[in-house]
Amino acid sequence: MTPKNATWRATLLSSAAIALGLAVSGAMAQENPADHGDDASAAYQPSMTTLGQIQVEIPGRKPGDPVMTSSEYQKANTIYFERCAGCHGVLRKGATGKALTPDVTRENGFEFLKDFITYGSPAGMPNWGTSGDLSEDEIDMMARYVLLDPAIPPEFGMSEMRDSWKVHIAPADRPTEKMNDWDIDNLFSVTLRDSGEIALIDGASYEIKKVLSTGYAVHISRISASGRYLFVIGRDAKVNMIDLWMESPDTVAEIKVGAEARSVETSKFEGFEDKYAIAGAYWPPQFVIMDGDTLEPLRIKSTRGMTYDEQSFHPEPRVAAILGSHYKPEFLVNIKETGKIMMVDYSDIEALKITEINAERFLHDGGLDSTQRYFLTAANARGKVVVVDTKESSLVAVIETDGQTPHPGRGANIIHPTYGPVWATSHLGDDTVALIGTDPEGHPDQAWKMVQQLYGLGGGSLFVKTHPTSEHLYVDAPLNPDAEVSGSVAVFKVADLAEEEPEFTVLPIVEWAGIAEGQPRVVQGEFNKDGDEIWFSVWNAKDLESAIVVVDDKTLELKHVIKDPRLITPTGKFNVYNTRADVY
Ligand code: DHE
Repeated sequence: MTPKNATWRATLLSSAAIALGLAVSGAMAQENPADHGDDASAAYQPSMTTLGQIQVEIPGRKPGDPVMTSSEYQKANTIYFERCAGCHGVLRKGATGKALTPDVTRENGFEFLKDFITYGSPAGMPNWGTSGDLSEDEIDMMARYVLLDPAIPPEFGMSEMRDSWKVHIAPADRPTEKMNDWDIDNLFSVTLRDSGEIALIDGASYEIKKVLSTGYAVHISRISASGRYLFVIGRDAKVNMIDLWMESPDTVAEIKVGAEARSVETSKFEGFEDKYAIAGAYWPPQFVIMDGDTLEPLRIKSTRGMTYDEQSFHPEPRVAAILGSHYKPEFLVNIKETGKIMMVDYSDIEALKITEINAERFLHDGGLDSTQRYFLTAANARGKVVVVDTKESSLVAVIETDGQTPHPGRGANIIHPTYGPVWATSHLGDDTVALIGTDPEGHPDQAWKMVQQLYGLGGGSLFVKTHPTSEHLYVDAPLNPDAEVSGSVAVFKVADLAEEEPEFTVLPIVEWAGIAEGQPRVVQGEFNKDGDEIWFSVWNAKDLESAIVVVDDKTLELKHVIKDPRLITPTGKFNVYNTRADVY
């Protein structure tokens, strides 16, 4: 298939907006300015579902407060946390969206707020009313809700963490050697998003060895440096620590680190293997360093503080990706709203030293270059990739990706036929893939520059993937509204990248899975340990059939389809070896 031209791309993006219910009214669509957030990225905003369930008190009444019952306030609060807090902030002080504190909302008034919620705005506010997402009564209630003081969800400090902390099997009672015949290094931990579970699947036989219960809407898995312990975090901030040496691997410790979270990681530097785990929270804004054997919480660090640029106080900067450095005893912690990367030295956690790098706001996900020295991470709402040198603990570059909302996952490292080692990211908001030079020694002219832009299948891409032994670069597009696009994957042959407009092959993954019902989305390729096959999740609604499709990396042919009633909403897949060794 040849790359698509710009007109085709524009059409696809506007259809994305309509399918996602983001820019519905005709009037809005016509005046749709360039910065209108009407693509898949606008819908890909955090939903604070756990926070939404917390019972809150209606704030003390002030003169002029609108009438609102406690039950209405609770209901409105749930809607706010699930649908609005991702952009406007838990405390309504603004994030990618505007501040909605009473000083602002009262200035605008009830009628204005009602219209705003109903029709949305060209600056990116979805049209909750005309899209049918909220009823007239709900909009009335939400307009009154934002006129009142914000609800402040509870903090979650050491005593709450310790109360939630459970060691099911103490280290002394665990096996001293591996007690099963599993090939742990080639095991995949697969997120079963909507059932709050992970499936452990053998990479050679495709057998589901075990399904384990984890946190709510479980998000990612990471693995200890030795490969023994698997850490899984749910959106409810619950961390499960699973011992893969047990006869039947199971959770040996668990803890809650807050109310909302997305990231977990372990210490990887020589001498500190398996010593610590770390988890970052969206609420409260903090991270915690835990004992690597038991998850005992040791040190909590709040991330509240000044934005890197304006140096104004931000009360709730969320913790996004966390990465364990291979060069120093450090965790790299992305602080989203303040735009800082904290390099947290864990060699003495009683005297915690943090190098704070001024990066860019709205840091999200990222990964290492092929030498594992440089961390490349997306400031997604700013369309940039930030590069940090983990050896020198310094900022190297902030690069425009010339696409809308870069979303790399951990990215993909390939040896480009012209530019040498490069790292790739795709984009949520359009079909572009940016290739960034990562070899300051061998290719100094290309280092930390975007050297090439590729065109993939369409907007709504979340992840790219390759493997050191692979000659291919895979690009998904799960959030694209077109079922054919979201059900397929684009594959570039690395050797072809020397051409000006490289072509790609389309793999019809959903068709191969043989699933006709629903609009299953193909998401996140993950290689097996040897790098000769890549697995894709076919992510359907929770009451419909999903699957995992295994592709032969050499021939690009279908190798196997894993189907099982237990595979409910599979999304992320984490091969134990590739995840612990940062191979991607
Ligand atoms: Fe993710 C990684 C946050 C929605 C699948 N996701 C991450 C990371 C963050 C994040 C901060 C990096 C973790 C790290 O490396 O330490 N994700 C968020 C959100 O805030 C967001 C946008 C909305 C939300 O409310 O959670 C969100 N993510 C999703 C999904 O809808 C996905 C597609 C399906 C799912 O399972 O929820 C999804 N996110 C993933 C996956 C990774 C991830 C598979 C790990 C990729 C990797 O290769 O490491």
